[in-house]
Amino acid sequence: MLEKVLIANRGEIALRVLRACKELHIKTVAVHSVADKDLMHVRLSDESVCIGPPSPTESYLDIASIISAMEVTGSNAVHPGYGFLSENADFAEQVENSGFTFIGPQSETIRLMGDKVSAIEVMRKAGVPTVPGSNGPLDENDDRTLSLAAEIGFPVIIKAAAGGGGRGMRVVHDPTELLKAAKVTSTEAQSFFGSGIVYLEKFLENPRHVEIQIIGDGAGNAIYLGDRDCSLQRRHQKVLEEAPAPGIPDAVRNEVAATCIQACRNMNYRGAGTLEFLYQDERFYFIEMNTRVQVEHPVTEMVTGVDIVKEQLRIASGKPLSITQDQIKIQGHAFECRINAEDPTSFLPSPGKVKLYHAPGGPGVRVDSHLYSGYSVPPYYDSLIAKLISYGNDREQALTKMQIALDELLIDGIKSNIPLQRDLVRDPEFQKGGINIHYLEEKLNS
Ligand code: MV4
Repeated sequence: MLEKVLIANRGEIALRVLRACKELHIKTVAVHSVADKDLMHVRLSDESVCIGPPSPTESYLDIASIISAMEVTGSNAVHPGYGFLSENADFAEQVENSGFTFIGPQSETIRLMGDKVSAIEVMRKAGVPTVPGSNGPLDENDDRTLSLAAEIGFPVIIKAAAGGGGRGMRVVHDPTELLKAAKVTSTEAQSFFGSGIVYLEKFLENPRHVEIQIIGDGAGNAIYLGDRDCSLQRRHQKVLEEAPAPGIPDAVRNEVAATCIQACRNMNYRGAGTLEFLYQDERFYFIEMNTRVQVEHPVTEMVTGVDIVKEQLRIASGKPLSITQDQIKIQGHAFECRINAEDPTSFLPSPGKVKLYHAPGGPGVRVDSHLYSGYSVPPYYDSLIAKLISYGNDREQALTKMQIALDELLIDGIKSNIPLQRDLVRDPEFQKGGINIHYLEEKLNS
């Protein structure tokens, strides 16, 4: 097993990784910015190193500082968490070239999946269903672009190959707007991402966001840990997730899962990964792949009993997966409410000192949070301060437990979205299951 892991992240995920390392008797190194010296995981780690000023670009995104910290502390491996450097292929490559282990896929895999055009091509060739589209970059041939869109049918969407997560896209409803939209998206993409490559897809109007969790051992074996529904989102920020995605016929789910496993085997995928799909009219359409552990991984852990972060550490240690596909059974239902330090009406970040923190509990309640009474939420980073997770034998039971847990949760001193979450878990449409990606924004606007 790895001996010493450096945790290149902060907040709840740094604490989550630290706990997994401790369970596996791996020593831990926390790196933190000046603003983060009081983080819970910094206190609990074996060693800590301050890597720079509060600004993320000068600390958690500074590749040289993090690799130096690995050298100084004699770390063997780095866990990048999510966000920051987690999907930066250059970072993974430099870590490996320095003789350390990157806890995640090979840098070439990260690069391949970071380019949405190549990601879609890899998946399509493995039999994963994709959105009808250009199946490659748009080129200078405007007539070809126009006839392609006409064939697919409007509306279509232009996306940047280097984009993802909602950045660099444009919906086109009319052929007269197509070429201009493609050019503007390309110019923007060139300045945002350094690549002007764009592609085209049929625009799906009312899809759900359903994603499939996989883990690969890097030697051609991969397992499938079921799916999650992440449709409840605002401005591409997920708010409340659940597993499994409700109302999906088993035949449809199993068929797409088999293609995902095949794709991961084909590329010798190593580590945890998520294939993102749009789901509409009982069909799955692959849109992109995330090559990291995700914020919402706990709901999958609850319904599978698999500790995804521990599996990541095992695989990075060169060990095989601890479970085989036939040992995995999706049991029960789980929800996750993301608790953010933000104004409940304006959604603006609301940093400051937490005067009082009280976490809920009881059977089937899990809280992933770095909060404690007296902790000050700094203004420089993501506003996620806690993830409240509930598990029940069925969806209704898990939802009831979440209602109770949200009523027990106390965070005093700063504003949070707890009122919104309390409202959502009592929303009749949400309770029915299967709302689409537009539901929350429509609800908030009405
Ligand atoms: C789409 C789409 C409809 N049709 N692609 C937004 C984020 C990025 N991951 C992909 N996104 C979308 N791609 C086609 N062909 C609608 C969205 C989309 C969306 C997707 C998932 C979750 C929330 C969303 C909110 C708005 C748009």
